[in-house]
Amino acid sequence: MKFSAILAATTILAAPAFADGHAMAWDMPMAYAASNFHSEAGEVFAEKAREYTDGAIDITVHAGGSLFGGDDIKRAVQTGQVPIGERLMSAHANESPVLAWDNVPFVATTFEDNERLWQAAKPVVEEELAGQNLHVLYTCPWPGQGFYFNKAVESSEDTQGLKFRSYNTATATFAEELGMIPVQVEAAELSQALATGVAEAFISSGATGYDRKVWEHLSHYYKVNAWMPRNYVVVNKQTWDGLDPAVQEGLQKAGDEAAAECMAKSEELSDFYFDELEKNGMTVTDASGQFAEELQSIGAKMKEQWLNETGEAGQRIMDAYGQ
Ligand code: PCA
Repeated sequence: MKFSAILAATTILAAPAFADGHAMAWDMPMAYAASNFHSEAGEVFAEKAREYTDGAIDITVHAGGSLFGGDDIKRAVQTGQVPIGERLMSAHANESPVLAWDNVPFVATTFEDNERLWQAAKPVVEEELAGQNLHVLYTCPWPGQGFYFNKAVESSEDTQGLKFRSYNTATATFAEELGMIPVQVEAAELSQALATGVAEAFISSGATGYDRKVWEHLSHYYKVNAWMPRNYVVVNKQTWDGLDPAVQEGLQKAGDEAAAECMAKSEELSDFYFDELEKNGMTVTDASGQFAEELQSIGAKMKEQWLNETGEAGQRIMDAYGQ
């Protein structure tokens, strides 16, 4: 307590004078576990932001949905309740289908392709979010998405009627196509949803299964690698536009560096998570046979649906990506 108070005081003293002579203290809500690499990158970003803005912006990270629940973070930033926050943006694809660019099945399933797809989507996404009063500072992908079950699954015959935890419309659609019943639950509430039987299956990376110790409830993970959704760190656009250009530059530099570290970590940890799931008793395999074929054909259908929903904007992204 005392030590951090001294640290904070030092940071403020080291800061040059700003409008009112003080550093700006920013609370930054994040949705996922404090120990998760996204949240750790958020801390790295906050530290770099202090450094590169000469102490002008002093960010406090609130991980695990502790300040705002995941689903409330975007609105909190849009409305200026907080100046900055992190969110899985595809969770809002129901309002803006273009935000599901990173949930189109089997289109970009390596970190390299995901980055290329992001570069293709970036102008469209930035424009969409600017229209919602949000400035995109940086983004970072989760590892590939696969299915968690409490039994072996060989085809959609085995998935009929299962209660499925979804995190956005794409995951809900996938579940419905497999005859499951989706219910949207934040990662922070996932363990509880599994423990109480609200959900008995879900799609996610190895990371979230590990963070939430889902081996306590589930037995099988099928890697599938359907897509790699991204978390975004966004700033309230009015707040952003009001910043000194040198401060904007410092924040952007901090964001770019944190994003690179975050993405490298995501890739580096992908297999670690699978190993941990296995060590804790889960069967971790690729989907095969009929199940794999069904997933591919559902994926193709979802891609077509997304292109229909997004029209010219979606096509522009896929054209720029070369698909
Ligand atoms: N974990 C997050 C989103 C994607 C992922 O890998 C979740 O399950 O909520």
